[in-house]
Amino acid sequence: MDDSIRDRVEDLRRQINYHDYRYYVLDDPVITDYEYDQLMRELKELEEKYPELVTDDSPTQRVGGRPRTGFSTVEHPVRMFSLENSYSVEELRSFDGRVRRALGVSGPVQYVAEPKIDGLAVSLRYEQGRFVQGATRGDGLVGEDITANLKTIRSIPLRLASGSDANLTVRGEVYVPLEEFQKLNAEREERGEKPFANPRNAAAGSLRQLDPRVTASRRLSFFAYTLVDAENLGIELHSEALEFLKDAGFPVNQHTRSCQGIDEAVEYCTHLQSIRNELPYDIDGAVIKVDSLTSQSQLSYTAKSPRWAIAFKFAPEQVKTRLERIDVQVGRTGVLTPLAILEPVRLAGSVVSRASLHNEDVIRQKDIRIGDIVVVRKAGDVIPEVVRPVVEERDGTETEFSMPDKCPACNEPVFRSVGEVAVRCQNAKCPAQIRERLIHFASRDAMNIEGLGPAIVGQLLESNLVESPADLYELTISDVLGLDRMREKSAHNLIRAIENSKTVPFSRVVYALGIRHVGSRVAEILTEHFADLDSLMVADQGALAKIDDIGPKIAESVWSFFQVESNRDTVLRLRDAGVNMRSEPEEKREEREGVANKSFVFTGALERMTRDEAAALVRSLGGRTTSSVSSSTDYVVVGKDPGSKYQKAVQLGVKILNEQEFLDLIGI
Ligand code: 3BA
Repeated sequence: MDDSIRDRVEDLRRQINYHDYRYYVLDDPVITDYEYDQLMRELKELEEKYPELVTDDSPTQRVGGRPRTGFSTVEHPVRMFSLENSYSVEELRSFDGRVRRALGVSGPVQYVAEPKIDGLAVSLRYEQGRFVQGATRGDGLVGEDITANLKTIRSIPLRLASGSDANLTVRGEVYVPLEEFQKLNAEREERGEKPFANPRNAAAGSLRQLDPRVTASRRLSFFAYTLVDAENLGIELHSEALEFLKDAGFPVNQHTRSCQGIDEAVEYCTHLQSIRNELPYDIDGAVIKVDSLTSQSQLSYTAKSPRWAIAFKFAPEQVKTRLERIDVQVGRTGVLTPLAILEPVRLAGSVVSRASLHNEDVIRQKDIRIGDIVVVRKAGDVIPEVVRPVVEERDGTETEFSMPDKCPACNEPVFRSVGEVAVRCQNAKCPAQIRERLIHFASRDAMNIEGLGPAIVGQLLESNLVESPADLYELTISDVLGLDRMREKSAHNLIRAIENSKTVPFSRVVYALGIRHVGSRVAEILTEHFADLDSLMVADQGALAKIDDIGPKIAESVWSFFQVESNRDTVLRLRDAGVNMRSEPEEKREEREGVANKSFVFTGALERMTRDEAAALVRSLGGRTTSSVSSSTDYVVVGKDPGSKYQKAVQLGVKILNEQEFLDLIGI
């Protein structure tokens, strides 16, 4: 092969890397997207023609690779510590006191203050200037190899800038920009999946994808903040290390500041909080670090974290906005829920324009009126909450809310039972209920019909193609092709997804029916006791209430569900359509070795899933989960910052698993 081809390939890579840097790191591209695509196309063509020229770090390798079976583990040669948290200025000052005492200085200490990005910490290894391996933090000593996923992140250089052939370990935060976070959540909701609670979870979820193409489809980004063993490069200050990283082509957060003494650091935190809402990514605080690397090593580490750094965490965010009106939504069981429609404001990483008001009594107790300025906060969940009205800002035009006496969806009268807060529409044919029931039926934890989200359900209803969930199984490709913007491929996928849903476990089918008080867990209990639809359908209240964990309320609800003829009709049609109406035989459940009939307790934050998800996994494999540790507990799964359950487990000698060991046990 001609050397000029080799040179051209190298030249193209250099150019593309440079333009990636301009675009993704500096946010200042110097060529058009079209010109960029031309470079990429030429490189791809040459690599296809001369496969021997393909290298791992070629820009063409950012996307791709096959799905893999799991992640292998990577040992961190230098431990990744955690950050100590502080929540007040006093705590920052006592940190400074400790630092000065330990260093024996009386004057101000030189600090570096950085935004604390709400993302996921990763470690990147470069050998001879090339990105060779990337890992999650894991437990700080051992992480997971997510190199392929990290290669899809455009702001992570595949080669160090200016032809450096250094061996480096660089650490920093992978994050999801807010715009992407909102897009991602909108898509998830449309698919009936649970939205990510925050950008951090979105980053974690995106990085733990086994298929790097999925990661590539999420526009993740990166900020570098640690150069491991910087001393060995003759660097003396953390601020110098950040400059070095910038020069090497890494994005370093532009709001990073040097602070002379703790007063300036405190000022920085206040300032950062004030610009928090203008940033295109979510931050949850600031990190204050001693600048001098010599001082850092003098201060050293506690068991968990460096004594030379501290995180200042912002208080959970609350904002004020106007309550424009109160809409009333009808849920799948007919309950009317008032929903606050707010003037859109930014809050904890997203734009909020709606908030739940729970019910009429809550509105009355809090004295919330239409037109009020209200305080809104995020209560851990995705759905924000109205905390209180700002009474001082009333001008007398605010009006009180009262529940309508007719259903806003079907105009039938609504009822409030004595002793109950909920107001309910009892019209089984209410279009809002029909719609919500279908959305629930198709949702991920129920029948898991991908592609059947609220928008498609809405269209199916409008075209009179479905009413009962059973109608879904009679849909044909040509029915579906008649919908708005439905292409051939999506139509086929949807019909296939509906077909595939016939084999979900019986417990999910029971959950999907949307019987009041029957969530996933209750559905599991029911299907453990009633092996098939017939026996569940004829179970009387007494038989139901005898089951452990099934109270009279649930028993009544299940029984009365099957008394309604249209419900019986739907269920029988589902069965005739081939939907699974039988529990797994017990032997098979027991075969799921390791987990079946074992009891689990979770403590601390898990990285790869929430504790609820982990608990659901355990139960789906026939295991049990409890909230407290006792001598009959089989396993305690310990995540980050575990609580007292961890000590209890040690005391009682209960087997302790870290997250990876847990995943291994359940075969993930
Ligand atoms: N700086 C997170 N740890 C950070 C190096 C130390 C550190 C962080 C940081 C320990 C951020 C803990 C995980 C870890 C690298 C260990 C930051 C941020 N500095 N700016 C002091 O923006 N989230 N996290 N990462 N080593």
